[in-house]
Amino acid sequence: MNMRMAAALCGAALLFATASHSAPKSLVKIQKISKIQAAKIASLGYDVVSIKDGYAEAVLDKAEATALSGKGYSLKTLIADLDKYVEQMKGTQNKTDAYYNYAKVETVLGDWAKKYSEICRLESIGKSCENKDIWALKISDNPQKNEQEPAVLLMGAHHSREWPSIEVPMAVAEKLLTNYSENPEIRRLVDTREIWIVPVVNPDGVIYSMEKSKFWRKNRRKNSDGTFGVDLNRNYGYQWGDVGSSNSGYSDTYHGPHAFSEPESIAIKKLAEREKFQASISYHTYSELILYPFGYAHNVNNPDSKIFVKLAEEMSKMNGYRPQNSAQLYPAMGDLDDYLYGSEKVLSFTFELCKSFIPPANQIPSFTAPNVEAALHLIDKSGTYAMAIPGNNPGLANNLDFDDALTAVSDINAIFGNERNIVMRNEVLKQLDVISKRLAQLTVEDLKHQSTEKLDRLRSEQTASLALSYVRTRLLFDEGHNPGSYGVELINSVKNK
Ligand code: 0X9
Ligand code: CA
Ligand code: ZN
Repeated sequence: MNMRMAAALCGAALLFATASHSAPKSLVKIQKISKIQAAKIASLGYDVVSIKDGYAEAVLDKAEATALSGKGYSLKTLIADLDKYVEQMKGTQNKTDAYYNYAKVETVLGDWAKKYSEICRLESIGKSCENKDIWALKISDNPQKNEQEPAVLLMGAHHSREWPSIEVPMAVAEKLLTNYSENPEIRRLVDTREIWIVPVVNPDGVIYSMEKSKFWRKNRRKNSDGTFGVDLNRNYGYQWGDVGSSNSGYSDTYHGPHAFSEPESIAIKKLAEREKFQASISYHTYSELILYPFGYAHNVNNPDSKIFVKLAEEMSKMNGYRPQNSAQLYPAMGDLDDYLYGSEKVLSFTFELCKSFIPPANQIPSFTAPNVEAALHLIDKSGTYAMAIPGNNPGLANNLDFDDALTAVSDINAIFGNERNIVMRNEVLKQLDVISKRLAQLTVEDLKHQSTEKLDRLRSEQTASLALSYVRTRLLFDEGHNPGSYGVELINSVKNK
């Protein structure tokens, strides 16, 4: 530990010793500061929730606010008592407009699992600190089988007070299930993908926030120092540490005693290790951002950043949110996305939904609809862009259907066609080679069944030339060993091309 960290910890310890545990927190505007200053405040472990041009917003208790004003920052209170704010937002609900709570999520998921049993199944992937099930709904054709299809994970409520984060994954599930029979595009996604929805990663925190009207972020772990809660989005085990993350159980960004100390983060880890996802979104509020890794420090090389940026830009067209690297918002160690990408090579995104933590309930449809579109886009592209990542799931490219494989070569070419970095280019070429062989294999099978449909499609897709050359080699080889197996016309047409 260096001197600066020691000094900061010392200051923090003093600060926490003076603060009362039940003191209400406020939403405070830190005025006239640069983005860099704001990120620095966040990296000290203060709960900075939004960074804008020239100012930031943070959740602070009295002691924290006093400490910041003492350092010369100009503060303005936006919401004095955030517990009361939660109470107020709770009051915006009625029969038609209401947020999901944990019990409702549990019932609705159970109902869906029965009603749509052909295309989904419900699984408890673990128990929370207070022994509540962490539910995961898998949506796919043949949901009982692991079919080696591109897989996507959507999660809500790592942070309990961010209620809209439950709405979006539930809305995506509902859209997929209820549109399957009449919408061919939805049917294609469900049939060719495995979509996992974990709407409430942190059941105890959500129940506490909603039932007690508490502005509560963490889980409900009883810490050894008598405080409550670990910040689940600081507890993951890739670059777990102290930046943007606190050692103190009192803090809202407490990272826990060690990485993966919490049953909730362990449940996600186990699911990720088992299912080998290609892409993910973790929903939070607020700021209308699309964040991508790495987030633990500034300027960490992300070899797949071109794919992240392209996908983020495409999703941004659907929901109007701003794409940004996580660390550029503020560096924070131990978050979910760094783990999913760093350890499991998942195209992991965090969406900061909405313009406030909990918008009035009548706004729910207006933020779910565009975000369902963005999620569907990610689900689609998980089968193409993710195939460019070496080591994500090597077996998967061999198992793509023809449509995905054909789109994958053209999508990957669109991103990496001009790649100058030789190492990168070689890696991408290796992946393209695997996919092209897959395309050739499916095309030859098609030809054996006297159909030239796939061959015609390869011929009309520029980026499929490698696949086409594999088809040609194979046909000429077969013809040499077994003359007449494909017909003179076809053989002549591939000879001449
Ligand atoms: O700080 C968080 O955990 C997320 N924001 S929130 O206001 N919902 O708490 C953002 C995490 C983004 N990741 C990094 N900056 N590393
Ligand atoms: Ca399936
Ligand atoms: Zn959050």
